[in-house]
Amino acid sequence: WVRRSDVGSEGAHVGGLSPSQPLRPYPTQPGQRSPGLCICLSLAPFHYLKEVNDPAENEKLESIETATLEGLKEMGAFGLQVPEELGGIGLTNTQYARVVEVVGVHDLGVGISLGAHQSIGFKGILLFGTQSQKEKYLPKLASGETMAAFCLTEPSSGSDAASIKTLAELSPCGKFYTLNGGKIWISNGGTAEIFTVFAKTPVKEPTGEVKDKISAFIVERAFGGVTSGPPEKKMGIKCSNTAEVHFDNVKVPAENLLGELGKGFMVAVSILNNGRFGMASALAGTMRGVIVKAVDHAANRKQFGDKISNYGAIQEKIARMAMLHYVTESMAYVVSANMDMKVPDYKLEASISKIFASEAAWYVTDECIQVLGGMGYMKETGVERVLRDLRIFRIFEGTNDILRLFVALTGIEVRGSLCSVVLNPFVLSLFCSSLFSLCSKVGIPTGLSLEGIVHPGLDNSAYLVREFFLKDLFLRAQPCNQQFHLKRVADAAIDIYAMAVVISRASRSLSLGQPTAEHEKLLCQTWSHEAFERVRENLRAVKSSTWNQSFADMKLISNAVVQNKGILATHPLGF
Ligand code: MYA
Repeated sequence: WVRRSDVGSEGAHVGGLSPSQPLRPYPTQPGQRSPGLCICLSLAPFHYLKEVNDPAENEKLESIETATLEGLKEMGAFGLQVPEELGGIGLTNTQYARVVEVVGVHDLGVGISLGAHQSIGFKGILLFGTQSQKEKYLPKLASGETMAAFCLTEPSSGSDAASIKTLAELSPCGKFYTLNGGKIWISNGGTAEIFTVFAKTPVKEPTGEVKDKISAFIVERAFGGVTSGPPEKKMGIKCSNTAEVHFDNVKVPAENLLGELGKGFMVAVSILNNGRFGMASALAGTMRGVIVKAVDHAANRKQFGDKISNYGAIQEKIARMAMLHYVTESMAYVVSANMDMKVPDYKLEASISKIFASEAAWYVTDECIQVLGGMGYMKETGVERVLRDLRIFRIFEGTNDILRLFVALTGIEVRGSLCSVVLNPFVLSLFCSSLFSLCSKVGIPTGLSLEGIVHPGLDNSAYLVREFFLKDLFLRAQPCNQQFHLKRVADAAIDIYAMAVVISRASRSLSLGQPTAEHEKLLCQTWSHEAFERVRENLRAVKSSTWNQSFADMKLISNAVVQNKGILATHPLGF
């Protein structure tokens, strides 16, 4: 069971868990509506983006057309989650997810400009800002009069976010910090006026020792000393601005410290955790859009005397695309709902949803191109742009490789740095208990009975997900201490979580008798069977001596290739 204290007060009526209460079902959204919300949840953004925004033109211009930008500002799209009293439209996370999903159908470049602004650019002010910081900055940010950017990454600090070198030193008078350093690959870096900047600050420990710790600051371009480089030339999301940002003796007023001095690392990861579900909903939208194109082609294209949609090779692709979309969409809305219910800790689910969505969208779009054949490769079809736009999603906001380690290590509650971890023999059992908690949050119990919780039509799928708990597969696995193992543990966790989420959603659909319930049941069952096999294989790999030999061999192969600065094997022609 999820502990009572894990669920905020709002959670009580929607499914705070205790043995005497029903488990939380897949979330259904409450009906409270504000005027701004009505705009956002209506079809207005959908029609607007379809009719006014031209993604191909934006890409060619390498910026967003003015008419699109102005319309988005009018619609309130720059302050979706800013409270109404501060000029925004005060959407919940779920409502925000829905708007972002619509943007994801149409133009990921526009989505990134909006996302870099509000999902991470000024999210810190919303989450950690003082009342006066909020009042000073949010109204103009919400209206789109000023743009925001999130400045963490540096030339020598990417995944290892804690290693940043930018420095902020407090003046002797205590009135301002002097900020020096350089940030790279900053989304909106060239267009923003307001920056959330992470810098090392000397902090006096209770022992009297002075240590450099990360702090967060709100920095205005207008402070002086802030410069940005030219827009980077990128593979995709070309209409979104990406640039270096340099801080040269910038005088930042002491009151612009964001959060506590020395606690900036937690500010940074909290902002990232808080924004990650947006990627899942945006990419669910993207998948929805490309699936329409694939299906349209498959249903009309005739080869060998029949529509290609009647051939098994294409049917498998379309079915898999639909399943991946179903899982991603289910994850996005369950994470956003949990956040709305004020579940205090959602970092694991947020990371899982980012990993899953970015890989699913890549796969689905690649398969869409395959279904379209030669047409898919042509620019005019508009899918190759989507594939290029998508590639970055597996890299930014935490690479999927780093997030997999984060999922595995957080799941097993190991303390310490990712690179120095030594896991104890009980790690997998601890991990198992974390999964208990995750699955409970989507209404899948980890106890012995599923009766009355999962729809009887999904007993088989529910049985599969429970297998991992009841048979203690984790408990029987060997201790592991390598990234080879952790990656597989993370993949198993992602699959188990995905199974729990779709069982929960399909169960709700069946219980409500929704018109698509039987189709959802098929999606859920087919997904769960495949996921079950993958989990079994990943857990087997962790403890299998054959696999462990392969891991050791891969290490040797990689070392040899790296040492040789390229391929080592002799060319077949003897070169
Ligand atoms: S912005 C740049 C993104 N950069 C990253 O994401 C950096 C990735 N690196 C990390 O996250 C961390 O450095 C890692 C920490 C995880 C590697 N939540 O010893 P540690 C705690 C809560 O493991 P390290 C961009 O790309 C941890 O428990 N807590 O640290 C923008 C520990 O606590 P304690 C966390 O070995 C792109 C402590 O911190 C988390 O250094 C534009 C230290 O941990 C966490 N996540 O490695 C996108 N992590 O001491 C636009 C760590 O108590 C947005 N901790 O044990 C678009 C959005 C979509 C919009 C829509 C589109 C259409």
